[in-house]
Amino acid sequence: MSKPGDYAAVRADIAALLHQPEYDDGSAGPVLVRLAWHSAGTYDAATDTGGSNGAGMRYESEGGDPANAGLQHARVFLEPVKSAHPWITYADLWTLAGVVAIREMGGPDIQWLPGRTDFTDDSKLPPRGRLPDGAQGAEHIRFIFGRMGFSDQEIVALSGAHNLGRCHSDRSGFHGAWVSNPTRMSNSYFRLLTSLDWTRKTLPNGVEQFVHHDDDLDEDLMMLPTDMALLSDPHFAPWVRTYAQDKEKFFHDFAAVFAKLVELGIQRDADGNITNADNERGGYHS
Ligand code: ZEM
Repeated sequence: MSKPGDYAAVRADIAALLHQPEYDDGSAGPVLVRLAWHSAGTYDAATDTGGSNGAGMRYESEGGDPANAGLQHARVFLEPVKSAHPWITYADLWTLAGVVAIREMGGPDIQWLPGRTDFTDDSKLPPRGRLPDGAQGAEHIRFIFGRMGFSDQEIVALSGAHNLGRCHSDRSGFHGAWVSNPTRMSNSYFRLLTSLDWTRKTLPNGVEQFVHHDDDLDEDLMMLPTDMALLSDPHFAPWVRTYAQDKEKFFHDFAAVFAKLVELGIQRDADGNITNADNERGGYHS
């Protein structure tokens, strides 16, 4: 067991578990990034509820949400890290794992601060239905991310995470990866979105997505309807083009917005200590 507060030891153990030859494209990284994002993406600024504090996915009402299908794999990957460092909260571990995975997959350094607590019961969990639905369009995306407090530019930058990982028919119903090297962070997602031809395809399960076929690739590349909406919306599209042309700017903006994502709903004092988390009561509000 490491010394409480030894986050470097936790980071090293997360980095060491990313290589998973039997799983997906050989890395636990993408699903860990999605775990961090879904833990935080329930935030509602108007009521100051949801967000990464609490680690609500340990409870059925959030963990069993169909929007979170598959994220149990991420939580299972992290269980040995929690056992080796029992002092870290799940809420900190899940967000830190996303940050470490992004860096290890070649992405930017993202500022991360500890201090989240784990709820001790399910009374403070956000309702289901706060996460985005890939079958929808620009208006939906703006509504969902606007609720968290993100601008159009931040929404596009965050969406660049789809450079990582893949869709699974048995989780979301969508199928395939956005890029051909989905365990390496880059701006390929934006470059492919703007440069390839994408055709609508209805999968055997009735789900509609967009695909690009290339004889040289093992499988078709894919885009969700929400990904395509970034390209057709007049306020999102310029940022898609900017990030397609400028990887450094994408990395810079992505690092800032991902750091903001995992801080949603968390208030800190000047020393970085969280002032609105209370483990005993398992709530936010003081
Ligand atoms: Zn995703 N995402 N996402 N996303 N996402 C999937 C997979 C991944 C949307 C969405 O519907 C889906 C953000 C935004 C949005 C990742 C990160 C981030 C999948 C496939 C779907 C359907 C799930 C499956 O079948 O396993 C929608 C509609 C979004 C907004 C409009 C943001 C923001 C992210 C992080 C910053 C990642 C890394 C994956 C890949 C997961 C994996 O298991 O490989």
